[in-house]
Amino acid sequence: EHTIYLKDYAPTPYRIVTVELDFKILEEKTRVRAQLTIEPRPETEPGTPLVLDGDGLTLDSIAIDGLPLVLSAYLADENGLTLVEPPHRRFVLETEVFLDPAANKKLMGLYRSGGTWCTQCEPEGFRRITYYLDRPDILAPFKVRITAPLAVAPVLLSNGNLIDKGDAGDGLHFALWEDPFPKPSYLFALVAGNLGSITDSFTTMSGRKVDLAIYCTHGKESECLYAMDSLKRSMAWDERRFGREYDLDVFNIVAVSDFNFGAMENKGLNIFNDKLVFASPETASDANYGNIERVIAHEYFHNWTGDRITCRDWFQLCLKEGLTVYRDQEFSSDERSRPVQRIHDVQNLRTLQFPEDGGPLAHPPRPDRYREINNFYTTTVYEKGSEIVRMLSTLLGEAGFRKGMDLYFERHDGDATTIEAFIKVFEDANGVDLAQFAQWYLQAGTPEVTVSDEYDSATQTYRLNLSQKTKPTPNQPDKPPFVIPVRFGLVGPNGSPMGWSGVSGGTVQEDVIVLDEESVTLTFTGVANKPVPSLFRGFSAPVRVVSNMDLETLLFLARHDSDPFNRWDALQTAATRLLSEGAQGRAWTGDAVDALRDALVETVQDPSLDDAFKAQAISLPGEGVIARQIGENVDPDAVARARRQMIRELVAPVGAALERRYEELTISDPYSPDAAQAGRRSLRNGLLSLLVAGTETGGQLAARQYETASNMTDRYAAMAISAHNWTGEAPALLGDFRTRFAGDPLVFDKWLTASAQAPDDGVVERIRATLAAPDFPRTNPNRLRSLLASFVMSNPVQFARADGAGYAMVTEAVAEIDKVNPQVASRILTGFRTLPSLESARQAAGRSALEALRAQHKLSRNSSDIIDRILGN
Ligand code: B3K
Ligand code: ZN
Repeated sequence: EHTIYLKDYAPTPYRIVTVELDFKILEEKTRVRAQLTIEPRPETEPGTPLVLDGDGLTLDSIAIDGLPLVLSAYLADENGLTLVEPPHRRFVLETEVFLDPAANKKLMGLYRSGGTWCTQCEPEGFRRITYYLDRPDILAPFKVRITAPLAVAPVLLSNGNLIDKGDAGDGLHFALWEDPFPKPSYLFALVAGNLGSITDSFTTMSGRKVDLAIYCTHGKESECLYAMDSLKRSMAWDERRFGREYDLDVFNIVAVSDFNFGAMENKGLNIFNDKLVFASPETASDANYGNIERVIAHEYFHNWTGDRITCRDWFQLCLKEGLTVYRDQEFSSDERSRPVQRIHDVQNLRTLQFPEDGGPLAHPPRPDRYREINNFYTTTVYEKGSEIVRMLSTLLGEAGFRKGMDLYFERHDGDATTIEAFIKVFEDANGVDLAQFAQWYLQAGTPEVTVSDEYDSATQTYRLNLSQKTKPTPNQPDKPPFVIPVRFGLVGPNGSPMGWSGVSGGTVQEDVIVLDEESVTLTFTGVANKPVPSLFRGFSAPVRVVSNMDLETLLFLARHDSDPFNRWDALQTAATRLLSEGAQGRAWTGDAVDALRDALVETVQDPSLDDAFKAQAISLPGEGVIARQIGENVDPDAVARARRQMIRELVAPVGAALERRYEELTISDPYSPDAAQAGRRSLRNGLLSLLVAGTETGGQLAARQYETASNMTDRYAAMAISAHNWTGEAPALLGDFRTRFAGDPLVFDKWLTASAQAPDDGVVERIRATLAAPDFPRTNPNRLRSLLASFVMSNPVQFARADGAGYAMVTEAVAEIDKVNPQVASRILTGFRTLPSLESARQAAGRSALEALRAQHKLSRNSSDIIDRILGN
């Protein structure tokens, strides 16, 4: 099938100068009239055809400069519209099409969610609305007129500022929106519906007042307040931290229930999956609140990194996404606790991105080819993309990084640009050469850094060797060395930082070693005692570290490192090592467990650490992280068994003390989503999780918490922990939760998730039954993902069952989903990416399930691309 290559990029022969759209929205159908002012580029030969994209459109009428076209002048088919010989001057192309938004279940283009008409255009949805040069390097100002029945759609929104509105007769009304900022079509948006709203305003740093509004289903207004608060804080933060001011008179957000992903940064009119807007203490968890804050910020930050400066082509996706994730992570760090946020982000990277980068779906953050661009909105483009930006900031220092960003905004405002241009601003602003650094964007794979060291007390010399190696990834057999910033410190025998008088053998900039060759050996002189190296502080590079540091030394760092991230990481490394050995039949010693327990207990008792950090410290590495450490021939049952066993042994002698601590952490104040309260709840629920997995009575403790909970965080945690450990109480709690919140779809998602992640042998049948229920909303992405993506991503024991029943259930479901919504289907299929790391029987069962799916169904390009890559062809 057709592959698109970056090397084939070429500008279009024609450009679009202005866009006027006229939507007439009626219950049965929607008419779209487009007036595009188009001109050939100076270098374009007369007679060059103009090829406009179109997807599933039927042309109703066509004219140039007001004159209808004869049939021989154009060609319209399912892939677009070609003008055979357009005028060799500026002209106005007018087309008219009719759409059926209610029938659009792919949720790309104009569709209906509930009663609301809404759009999703990124990356290639605009071509499902009108014929266009639907690519991000075509920028134009838009004027949009919407006419619709007043009774069903009193709210009419599009990008930019509202310039007119009024009555249109026959029960219709209209609104006219103008977006003065030239934008690519993927940022177009329209909403028409009967919606409630909350409003507020923000005064920018230059004193302009911006009207803010969040639109939602009637009755949900009060659940939008936290999102509004997050928006205002985001606007203020972007001014403070990056000097970025908002540019239009209005900023609107609309929450819809049917949405393919989280949210969309359309200029001045963000459209959100409602799960990332609605929050109340009874129905949303602390984690939901945190996500709302993060995604509201992310989409707002896109206004500068994405909208004002966009991508030249979709290969450059990481230009806007990696950078904007970096910005939202920084925002969350500044608003909450920086170390806690960092640990959270790294956990996420290790759980999701590392498996992608180490498996058949690995691709560079800036890919050089794709068959289906929708399959490249990945954790590599987003989260590894953010890590690359973070490394730039580490290497250049905060001031140097800011200079580069300032130059980026100054030089590229209004551009559709590239990763190369992004790198260049940092080079120019700082007078450095980043050519080798840029490999991070071009090469896939997680580098492995091997550490060894030796100390010579006679000469007080310490040698530290670091070497890097990156395994081959699809289409990239050999990897040049990366530029790896290693933020570090030396820790002395009493736990305090140690200095040195000189260092040679490599590049060291303050507390950062720059590892840019395959191997470097640094020699530190004037080192009074044998130090313990604390490397990759703050997770300064997205690498895997291989070291033979013994357990005792790791736990020493866990107690003494001045870097909180590395304290956490030392505990994780110690636990991961024991667990992966245990899962491979090499039992750990009682001494090892005792030592790990002591370190954990000490962490929980340390008055200098905050609760959220402690919660992260006591949460043992997940099954996926352990599997990754094992690497190949993984038996998920053995991994789960080892993890359960470890928790039992850790908890046994301290169960009573942990339970006391759990009780002490009870909160009597009214619920607040703030970091302090949320941190306390997460520590308490972390302890509950240990008690449920590790003691006989934990199940009852969880059941009691479930019954008495006064907020969703505690109630959901109690249910999910019970389900995950499949306690005697779990079925009853799941049953109660389902009926208690019947009628709230977002809470139903929580039930679907907890139920799908439970490792009991009944789960496959339970999912089948849920899917088969006549009232299951099988076209809604949130429901489908909560049920199936949760299962494939977080239930390794049952998904990878040796009898193949887990795989079969998923592929059968995907065959149906793919016919309706290919994006949701292919996202679920990515769960098969861990196949190559499994033991052979499970691997074979998984492969044959995918082969059968491919052979028996005519799949979408989205799904076949994923299957082909996982199967290696
Ligand atoms: N830019 C959108 C994602 C679009 C996904 C298209 N498959 C949201 C975001 O990253 O902010
Ligand atoms: Zn984004």
